[in-house]
Amino acid sequence: MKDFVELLLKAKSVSILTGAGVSAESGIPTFRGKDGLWNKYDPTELATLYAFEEDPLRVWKWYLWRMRLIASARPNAGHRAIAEMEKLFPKFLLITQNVDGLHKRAGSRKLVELHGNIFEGKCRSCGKHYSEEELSRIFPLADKNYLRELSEEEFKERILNGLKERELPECLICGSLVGPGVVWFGESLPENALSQAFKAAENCDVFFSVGTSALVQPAASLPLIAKRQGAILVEINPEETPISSYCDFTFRAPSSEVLSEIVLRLKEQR
Ligand code: BV8
Ligand code: ZN
Repeated sequence: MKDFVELLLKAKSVSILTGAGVSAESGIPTFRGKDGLWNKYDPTELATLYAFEEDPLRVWKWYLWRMRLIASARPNAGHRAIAEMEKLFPKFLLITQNVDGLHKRAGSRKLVELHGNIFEGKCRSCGKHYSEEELSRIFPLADKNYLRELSEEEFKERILNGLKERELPECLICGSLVGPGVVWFGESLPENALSQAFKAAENCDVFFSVGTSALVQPAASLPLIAKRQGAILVEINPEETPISSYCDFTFRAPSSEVLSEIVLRLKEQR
C-alpha cells in the first residue's frame, strides 16, 4: 500500500471504473456473486428489450423490487472515499457501471453512468428519456420515496401480486410503454458517457478497477485500454477477475476499506 500511494501521489490523471461490488457494502446484491441477483434470475431473461416486450409486467416488477432495495440503501465509505478522491487530482473521472445512483448521493460529480440509472425511464419506441421526477409523474409506484416507505409485505401485496399492466407507464409522446432508464443487454451505451470513458482510459496515469467482475463489454475493455497506453492498473476486489493478471497492484479486500485507507494516506502526505 505504501509504495502504491507514493506512485499515486505523482499522478496527474486518475480514472476509476466501478461495478456492483462497491455497492455490496450498502446492502445491494451484486449480479454474479454467491448471493448475486443473477443467481435467482437470468439477466438475458429480464435485462433485455425482448424480455420487456414479451412480459413488461414481469420486468417492471423485478426493477421495482431492485429500486425499493436501492431506495433504502445508503452510500458506504467506499462511495465517499471516491467522492473525496475527485478533489485530490487535477484530472479525474469516475466511470460507473452501477445504476443505483449511490456515487452521486455520496457527492461524486465527475462521473459517467455507463449503464444508465434505475430511477429514470426510457421509451424505446421514440427514444424519449424520463428523468427521475418525470418517471415518478407518469409512474407514481416508481417514486423513490413511495418505494422506501413500503414494507416487505406491502410491496408484495401492492406490486408483486397487485401490479396491473394498465398501471404501467405510457410515453407522453408516443403512447408506448416506458421501461427503466438502464442499458439492457444488446443495447448500446450512452454515446457521450462511453466516449468520455474511453478518453479517460486512454489518457490517465492510474486506472482503478473496483468491485467489478470485468465481464460485461464494452466497460470491461477500459482497464486494458488504460494498461496498454502505460497507465498503472489497480484492482480492488476480494476475488480474482479476468483482468487481475494485467494489474500492477491488486488489493484483495472490500472496496470501502481499501479506498478509505488510500484517501487517508493521500491526505496525510498532501
Ligand atoms: C452491447 C444494466 C451491442 C441493466 C447491465 C454474448 C451474447 C449476448 C451479448 C454479448 C455476448 N458477448 C458480449 C455481449 C455483449 C454484452 C456482454 O458483455 N455480455 C456479457 C455478459 C458476456 N454487452 C452488452 O450487451 C452491452 N451492449 O454490447 O450492445 C451493441 C453495440 C453497438 C450498437 C448496438 C448494440 C450492454 C451491457 C450493459 C448491460 N446492462 N446492467 C440492469 O442493471 O438491470 S449489465 C450489469 O453487469 C450491471 O450493469 C453491472 O454493473 C454489470 C457488470 O457487473 P459488475 O458490476 O461487475 O457486477 P458483478 O456482480 O458481475 O461483479 C461484482 C464484483 O464485485 C465481483 O467481482 C465481486 O468479487 C466484487 N465484490 C463483491 N463485494 C465486494 C466486491 N468488490 C469490492 N468490494 C466488495 N465489498
Ligand atoms: Zn415514446
